[in-house]
Amino acid sequence: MGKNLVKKIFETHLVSGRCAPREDIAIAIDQTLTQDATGTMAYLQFEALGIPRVRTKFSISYVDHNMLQTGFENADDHQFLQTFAAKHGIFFSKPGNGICHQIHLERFAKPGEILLGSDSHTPNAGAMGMIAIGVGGLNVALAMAGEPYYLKMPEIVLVRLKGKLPSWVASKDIILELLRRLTVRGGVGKIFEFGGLGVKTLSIPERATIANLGAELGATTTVFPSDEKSLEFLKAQGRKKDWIPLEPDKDAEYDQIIEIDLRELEPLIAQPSSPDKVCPVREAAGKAVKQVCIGSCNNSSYFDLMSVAKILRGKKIHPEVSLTITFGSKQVFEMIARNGALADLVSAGARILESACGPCIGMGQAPPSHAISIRTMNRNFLGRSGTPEDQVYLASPYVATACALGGSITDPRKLGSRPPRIPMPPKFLIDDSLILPPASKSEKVVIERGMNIKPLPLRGSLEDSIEGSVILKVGDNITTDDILPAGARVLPLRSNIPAISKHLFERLDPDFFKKAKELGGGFVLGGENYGQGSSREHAALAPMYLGIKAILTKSYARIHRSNLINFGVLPLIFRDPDDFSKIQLGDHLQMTHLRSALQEEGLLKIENVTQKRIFEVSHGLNSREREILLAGGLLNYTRERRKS
Ligand code: MIC
Ligand code: SF4
Repeated sequence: MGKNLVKKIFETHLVSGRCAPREDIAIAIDQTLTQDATGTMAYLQFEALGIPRVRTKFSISYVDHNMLQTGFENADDHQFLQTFAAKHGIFFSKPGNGICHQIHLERFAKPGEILLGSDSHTPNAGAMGMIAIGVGGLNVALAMAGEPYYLKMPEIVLVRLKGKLPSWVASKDIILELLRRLTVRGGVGKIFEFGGLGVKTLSIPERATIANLGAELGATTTVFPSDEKSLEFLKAQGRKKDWIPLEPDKDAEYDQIIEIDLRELEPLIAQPSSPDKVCPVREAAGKAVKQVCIGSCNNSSYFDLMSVAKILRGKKIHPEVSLTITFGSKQVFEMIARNGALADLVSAGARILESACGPCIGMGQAPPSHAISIRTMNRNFLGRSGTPEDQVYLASPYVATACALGGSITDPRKLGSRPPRIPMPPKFLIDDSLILPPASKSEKVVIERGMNIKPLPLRGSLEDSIEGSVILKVGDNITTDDILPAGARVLPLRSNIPAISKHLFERLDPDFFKKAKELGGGFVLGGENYGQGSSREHAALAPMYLGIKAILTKSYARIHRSNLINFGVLPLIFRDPDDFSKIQLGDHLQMTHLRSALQEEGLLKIENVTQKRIFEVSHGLNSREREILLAGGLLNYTRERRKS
């Protein structure tokens, strides 16, 4: 049997293991990316490893999340990141250059290579035929130090696309359809490889929208073949030399096959407050809309925004709607400014924001309470927009523009027989002047550490017995935005764990911090898919800092589970899911002989001292993960290994 695309790339990067489903493997990493909100911690961790220059082929530090600069914190972090990058062999993309994933696709994504990024939407680069995986900052730090990345070989799912999208149906609708079918848990432990003749009809930015939103399925990543569309895009980016053809073998094997007939799709929309609550736009049509935000790493390409500008040309947005536009990169912004389409957007009444994450992560543009906000973004978790009682819907730029004009949820097919055609420019506007290469004489660079950069907290090795109260009990699909929110108030504290810890779980229990401090930590109970969403390791670091020793759930999202292990917090799973309902908030739990129990394969026992009963949990850890936890986290583990 032939090889699929994923296997082809993995096999050329394999450091240990066998590329068979659920086998533990290690792969070599070619490229890394960080963004500012996860980057400061990642670089402090890299520094703790004591390696002078990165050992990857290419590493880059983007600044796109923390851009409001309402106080000194963001600006201080930017200075730290810039000087750190210069000293350690890392490229630095200055604020104003745009959103990490959009820029990476334009300028650096390479077919056949492997990218690790400290942001969950790193798979965006999978549109270019590369394996791009979102991980915690510490994993990126280790990759920069030349270490391989360890993972359980995911199952490979072929998504076979047939036919061509109908008018006004966008590539966003393909991935929304997949979310509708599979839900936000449907991709855990899987890589989605797109194939079939339908793929050939999709441009690179259209593929990127799909690969990006694949993160919302919980997937490890999403990948597309490298074909004539990739060549065309790379040529227009002046990067023809980066192209290689990459296709699966004709008789390639897959663990699962899903078919989507593009001709059968219609405009879709994800309703509040989960990306998988998908329905046809026509079913939600008519509801009044107060805000429309177009942008984010999901839909802010030249093609997306030119489509919006062409639809809006000569028209005015509805008087009740506030429309914001965010360009994904300086390249997109400048091209649209120079070709005059910016004037069409401004004239239609759009509010133009700088090229950054912005509204997507609640950095400004919080919508009115209970009012509907239509966004072309990838997450609509409750409160993420900055408004606790928000009503955020996710849809394509076509749908968003139709809503901005109509003032209510509107099917874009009402706008005419076909959407504007946006041809691929033979050459994009290439100006990398906001990407600073590292210094050639690193000894001369002094790293600037502002007051917001606090040392990285670490814990000692794992205790042999742990006990404490259950201080929080939550349900299914808890997101990292629930665990540790982002937004204008909290995001600037990402380099300061003592300060950010005060916000841990605040949306779910405003007294959580006080309780954790008084009790010196304890246990947290969760349901299925605990920790879905972002890669922010702060959602594991802050619990560790407050003395949370273990989380007990029914299942975990991939990146968060790995972050918990990285920082020495036990990610345990109920053997019997019914135990979840039996345990009460405030119950005192105790685990003894933990170190020896963890070294063995089987189940762990926990005593519920309050209820005088014992229940079992599994740890599902492989031997390396067990060693990491025993050492008190990945940094301790790596340092010990490097010493010996
Ligand atoms: C997000 O979209 O939630 C973020 C903000 O980009 C995060 C990273 C972070 O929390 O810094 C992500 O997706 O990983
Ligand atoms: Fe930024 Fe939003 Fe993309 Fe996250 S999902 S990287 S916050 S634009």
